[in-house]
Amino acid sequence: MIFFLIQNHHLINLKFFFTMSYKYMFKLIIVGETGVGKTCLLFQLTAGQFNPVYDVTIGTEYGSKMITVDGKPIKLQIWDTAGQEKFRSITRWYYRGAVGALLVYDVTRRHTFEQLSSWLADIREHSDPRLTVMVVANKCDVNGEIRAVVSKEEGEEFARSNECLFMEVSARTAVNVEAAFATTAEQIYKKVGNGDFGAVEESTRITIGNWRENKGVAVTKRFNSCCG
Ligand SMILES: Nc1nc2c(ncn2[C@@H]2O[C@H](COP(=O)(O)OP(=O)(O)OP(=O)(O)O)[C@@H](O)[C@H]2O)c(=O)[nH]1
Ligand SMILES: [Mg+2]
Repeated sequence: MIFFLIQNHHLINLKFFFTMSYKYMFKLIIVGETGVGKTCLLFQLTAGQFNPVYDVTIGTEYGSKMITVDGKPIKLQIWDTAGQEKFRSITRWYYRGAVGALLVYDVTRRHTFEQLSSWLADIREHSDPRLTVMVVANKCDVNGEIRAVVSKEEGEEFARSNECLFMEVSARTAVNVEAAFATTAEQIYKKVGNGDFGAVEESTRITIGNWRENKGVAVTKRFNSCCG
């Protein structure tokens, strides 16, 4: 019995040990019109699966993912927000403390592209002004009867003129899904390195883990909260 408890205790500690060890934790948000594929992108990133059934998000959904940037473990804390207008006042609350955003449109619906400016203004107003924004052209797998109505060039031009990153992705085929999140994290990591967030220890935007270069892993201590 005691042995069993010790064993279990070890299991719990090991789980804590491995899940909590990171150099930094970044809060990211996924925003954009309803039906563009935000939840599918998060599900593809975290579960490696595509859900063809449309489940409208009510409020927000949460997911997390460990990635490696510059050889360092980085934890992404990701909030998938509802695209429907009626949830906007609730979802805005989750923008606070975000240092990165995936601004998603659906290449088969022009309306979702035309709304990007409004979403961008909203996130820049309600989150950190140093926010890194990745414009995500989702559903790039479509062809045949359903055609892409927004060209890649239009998406790139919007991103360039608004100082955002840009990537064409597909939550269905998984093309560029991980790359979109990783590239956003790399940009944030560079900003941290450049001191754009000030002294990270005093920042309320980035959570620092206790991962050490030489030792590899260590139990993480949370110094700063990045949640709203
Ligand atoms: N062909 C294709 N369909 C997709 C893709 N991503 C999502 N879809 C479909 O688009 C629909 C909406 O996807 P969701 O992820 O639920 O959309 P959402 O942006 O989270 O919508 P809200 O929660 O209402 O804001 C679903 O029927 C998905 O199956 C994609 O990459 N390719
Ligand atoms: Mg959703």
